[in-house]
Amino acid sequence: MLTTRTRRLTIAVTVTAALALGATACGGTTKSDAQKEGGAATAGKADPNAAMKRGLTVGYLPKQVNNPYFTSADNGGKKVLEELGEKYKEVGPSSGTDTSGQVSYVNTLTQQQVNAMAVSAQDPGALCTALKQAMQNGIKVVTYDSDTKPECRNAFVSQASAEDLGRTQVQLLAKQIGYKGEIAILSAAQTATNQNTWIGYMKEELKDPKYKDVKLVKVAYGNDDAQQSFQQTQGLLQEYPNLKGIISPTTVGIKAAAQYLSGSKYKGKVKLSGLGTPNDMRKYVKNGTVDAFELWDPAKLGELAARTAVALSSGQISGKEGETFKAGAMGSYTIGKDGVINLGKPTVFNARNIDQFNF
Ligand code: RAM
Repeated sequence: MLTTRTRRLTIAVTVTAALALGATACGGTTKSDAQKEGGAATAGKADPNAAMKRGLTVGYLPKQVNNPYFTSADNGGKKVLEELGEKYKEVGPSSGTDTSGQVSYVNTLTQQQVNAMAVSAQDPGALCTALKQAMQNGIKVVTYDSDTKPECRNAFVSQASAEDLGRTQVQLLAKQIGYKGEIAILSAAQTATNQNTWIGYMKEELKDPKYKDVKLVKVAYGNDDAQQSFQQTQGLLQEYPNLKGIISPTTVGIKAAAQYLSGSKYKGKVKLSGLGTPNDMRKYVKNGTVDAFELWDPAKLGELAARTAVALSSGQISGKEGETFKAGAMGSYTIGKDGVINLGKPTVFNARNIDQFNF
């Protein structure tokens, strides 16, 4: 049964939707930028010298609120927003496969009339109608970590070049298995834009003749759930007894796989690499389960998403390729093709350097 509060919210969202649709209809032939297919939705004309607005509210909607990676990322956003005199809020589902939950949270943020939202999408298309509606209501939309289709947001703050991330994960693992043997991928959700993009580049990398003796036998999905990822790892080893290595491009997956391997006869024999946080992975590097893996600083990713949201809301950028903006202490960033902004290069962690990192 709907509570009065939920009902009121539902009505408010419906009204917002009707208003947005009305605005579109009245717009006649001038289709809003947010609706055009193809590149990023650009928001008006940018003035790089426009003053930074204060008192803006930026809502964060991560893939999953109870994932430590997103706690670090979103706290990075919170910290800088508070320093800049803006307001921060966070909403989001606790499951990494709850796309309808994410849609409801977009609608909630729209109804609350935030100035901007930073979204890590569980699916490239599922949130689009809701996000376009938010943009039609004047809300700036930044995706971070995991993108939507470009026309459903103003800009995407990417953790690093997706191609580099895909290729380097294969390079790291292939070296560890001596460029020979069966490998598998343990991913997050089957629909996750970021993991699927990286996996595409992993497959490209594997076409290089130097990997002629490396065979990708399966892509499994642990849905960014610790227990499912643990079970999927166990399943992979049962199904492929000759497996030599696993790439897990998710902090939840790699941690669960390391936990499984470290308590099994495969410890140190079946290699594991991918994307993990140093704090999660330290003990598995020290006990010989894992040699090397990589990641960017999630707090910096959250900070750059905040700075991008503020620059968009202040009219300093519109999301067009070639626009440059100052991201405070982080330096200057230029918007690339399709409204993508790259944070930088990831760091490779191993026994030699892992103790220098605390996230
Ligand atoms: C998980 C999430 C996130 C991804 C990291 C590496 O926490 O799937 O989207 O970027 O791993």
